Amino acid sequence: MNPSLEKPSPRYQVVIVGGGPSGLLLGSLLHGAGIDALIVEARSPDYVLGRIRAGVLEQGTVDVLTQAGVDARLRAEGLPHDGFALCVDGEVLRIDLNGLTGGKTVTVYGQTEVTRDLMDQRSRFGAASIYEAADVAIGDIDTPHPFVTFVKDGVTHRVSCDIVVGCDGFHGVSRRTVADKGLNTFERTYPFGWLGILADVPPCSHELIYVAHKRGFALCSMRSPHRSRYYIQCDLSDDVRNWSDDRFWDELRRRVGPAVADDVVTGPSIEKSIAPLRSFVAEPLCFGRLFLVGDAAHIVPPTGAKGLNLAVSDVHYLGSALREFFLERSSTGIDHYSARALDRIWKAERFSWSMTTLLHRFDSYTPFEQRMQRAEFALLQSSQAARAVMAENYVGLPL
Ligand code: RFL
Ligand code: PHB
Repeated sequence: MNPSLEKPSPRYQVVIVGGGPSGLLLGSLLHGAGIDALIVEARSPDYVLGRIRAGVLEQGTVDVLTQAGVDARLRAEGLPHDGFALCVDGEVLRIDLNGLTGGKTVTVYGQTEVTRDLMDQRSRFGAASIYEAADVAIGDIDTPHPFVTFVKDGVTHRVSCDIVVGCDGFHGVSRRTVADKGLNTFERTYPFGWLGILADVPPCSHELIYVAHKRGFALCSMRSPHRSRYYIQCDLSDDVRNWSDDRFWDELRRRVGPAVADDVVTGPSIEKSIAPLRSFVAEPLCFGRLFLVGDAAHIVPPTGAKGLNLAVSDVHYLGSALREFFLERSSTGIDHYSARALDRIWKAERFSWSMTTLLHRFDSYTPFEQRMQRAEFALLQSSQAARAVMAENYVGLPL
């Protein structure tokens, strides 16, 4: 950085690093409370919208999006789901989310659409966002006046604020900033990935189907009555270029079994990518005036559909803590943010790990561990209490 080029910028109460769903939603909640926040995002809006990720929203997530005033399209176009199917070695078990949780459901609505709704709202509000910011750095977090610097169009900017929030995902700068400040990390990587495909074809079922098969896991999901999202477990070293559409559809059909395979409508993919699976938690989530939120702080394997939902619960907790801080001059909320969020994060980590362990093929598993997988599924088949625990976690633990 050449300090002579540094350009003083207006001061903000909050600088949010990262303009994915966490950063945008926090920006929306703060705007609603009259707290001014700048979003600094490394990529372009189109790049952010091009990432095809989550699809399942918990009721609590829908409630927070409603509170933020971005629920109109979600309510019109989101698909309420009362249950999902588990298919293990050809045996199908329906998890009746509604019946097992006293009437709760989840909503299928793509992360891309949530992000688009939040971006549209932000531009309607005229709230400040910097896209394609390079060399983002965070400083003075141990003082009441931290700052964020970044380069935009060749000019270095320095923005002072009261609070910096790291919403910049797993590979962002925020967590790196505190790596040597007493950050503890807990991690499990899984020896496989998910190969995902998006296609404009009707889904094979009106509910999601999670499949455990000897060739590996598969998931039948959707975005709308005309757009399907499918995943298959693949080798970590695999490359999407090895997977023609035909090869993908053939492998999916083999894993879901003949009954479902007959209903799989194939078509050209409009997106195809491989994602590694990881469980990760950073502790604590607060370092002086820097707070970590969403994927910057934790990662879950996607099997439990929890990543975005967990990011939203962090935002909910931090949003109310920041309202207390700025509007009531109380630091009680921000002092408790880390412990409050981590309590829910660890439970979602447990659920995502247990769903992943139940449904994937682990080449290293001993016959004993394979029997444990089968016993886990047998327990779900025979015990309503076990199904209720799964349902309660899937629809989302209370905020
Ligand atoms: P994001 O979405 O990664 O956004 C972070 C943003 O920060 C920007 N950034 C920076 N900006 C400034 N300076 C820097 N140095 C920066 N470095 C990075 C990035 O460009 C980006 O725009 O994190 P956020 O907002 O915390 O959101 C988290 C969710 O995206 C994630 O948890 C979910 O997508 C996980 N997930 C799912 N979650 C669910 O709740 N339900 C699901 O059904 C579900 N399915 C999934 C998923 C994730 C998947 N993949 C690919 C990992 C399915 C898949 C396949
Ligand atoms: C998705 O539709 O992308 C999706 C659904 C459920 C999951 C993971 C991903 O558990």
